[in-house]
Amino acid sequence: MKNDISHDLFTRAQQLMPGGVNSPVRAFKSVGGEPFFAARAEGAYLIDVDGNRYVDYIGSWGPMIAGHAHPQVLDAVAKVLRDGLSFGVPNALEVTMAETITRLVPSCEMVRMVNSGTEATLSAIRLARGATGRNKIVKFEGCYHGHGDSFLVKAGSGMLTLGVPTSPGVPKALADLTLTLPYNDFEAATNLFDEAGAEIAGVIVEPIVGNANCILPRDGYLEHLRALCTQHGALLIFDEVMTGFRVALGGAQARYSITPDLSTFGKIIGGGMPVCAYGGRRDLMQQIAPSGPIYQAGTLSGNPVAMAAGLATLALIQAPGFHASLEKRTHELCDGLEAAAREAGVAVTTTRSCAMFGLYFTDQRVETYAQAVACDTAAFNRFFHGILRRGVYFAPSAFEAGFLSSAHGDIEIGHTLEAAREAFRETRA
Ligand code: HOZ
Repeated sequence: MKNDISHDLFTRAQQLMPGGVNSPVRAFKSVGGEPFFAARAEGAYLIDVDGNRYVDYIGSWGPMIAGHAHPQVLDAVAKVLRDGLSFGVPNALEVTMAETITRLVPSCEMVRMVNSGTEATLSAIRLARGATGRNKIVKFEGCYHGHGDSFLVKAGSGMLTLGVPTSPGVPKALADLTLTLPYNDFEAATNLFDEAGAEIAGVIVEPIVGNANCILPRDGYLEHLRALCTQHGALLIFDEVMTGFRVALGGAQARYSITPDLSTFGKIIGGGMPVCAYGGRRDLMQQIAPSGPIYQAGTLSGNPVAMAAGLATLALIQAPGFHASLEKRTHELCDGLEAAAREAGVAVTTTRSCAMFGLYFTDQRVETYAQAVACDTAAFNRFFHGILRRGVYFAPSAFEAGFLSSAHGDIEIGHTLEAAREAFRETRA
């Protein structure tokens, strides 16, 4: 596998950008080696600047549920492009987007578009604080809600990958307002609310934790959080930036039949453009400026190009059977990976929810953050490089979820499992 051009680019990039990348999770810091540079992408594939082709299980970290460079998404963008990139005044596509999100996710009676997941989650907790008049926020170990100060406490994703789950630069006074809980621990949540319930503005949670690999909620756990919030007058915030429109058309809240007070979305609703949103109960959202006093704004929010890409993607995923067929594929992939690992004598378990999955190097069923971090990351790293050499790209970290798209067909799954058999054998050796 040639990597001359990627290597040259990375050498230059490291002189100019921290770690040579514009987001830490792209660097191969924990797995070792150097990242490849993308030239283009199509369907289920990434093609790098040296001409190598990879079956891609990241999908730009989530947006590409319909595959890369889907013709309908590209056409929708091309159609609006010539009319201008951003207006700074309202446009019709924003209204269609708000209608689409509120129709697909009934807990969102009103919605506000923003440009990144970080903006969405920061805005949601500001609203929770403003609406309740309380200051404390509860988050979960290993959950990642973007890089806002309040969230960089025991965080997942790149923070966990780099081994710095609490970031320097976050003022202690602010970090003290973030209370953390172990995900899936019923008693810990009850105890915290017993002690501090009257001070808690909101609980923010990834209903399926996609930033400590992929941890599913135990039966009744999300209901338990809903009940505690209701009982103590705190708001329940589902961060569905990853799970929204992916684990079901209506997201994790539809899959588990929970009604959060507020939700955050991203990735799929932008189809690859920088688009996110937060939304929820009308009485809460009406407290956002200019209808209410809680301030939040954005120059490029709702721009027509981003809305067009997102709306085209949302149209594709509403095709009958779209999620059912993705779910079937994910089972084929995960069952196949477990079988291949077993054959090679490597301990691996998977978790899955529709088009999202986790791969853990352990023989245990992983349901907690503590179990996730106890997995064999050295074995993961060997497997990562083994399968990458065979043209399959998993996230370069043992703590990131994998994503499938509708472009992952028999050929791609077949190739992945063939490559996995060989890579698992090498992993053990
Ligand atoms: N939530 C994504 C990783 N788990 C974000 C991607 C990034 O940080 O670049």
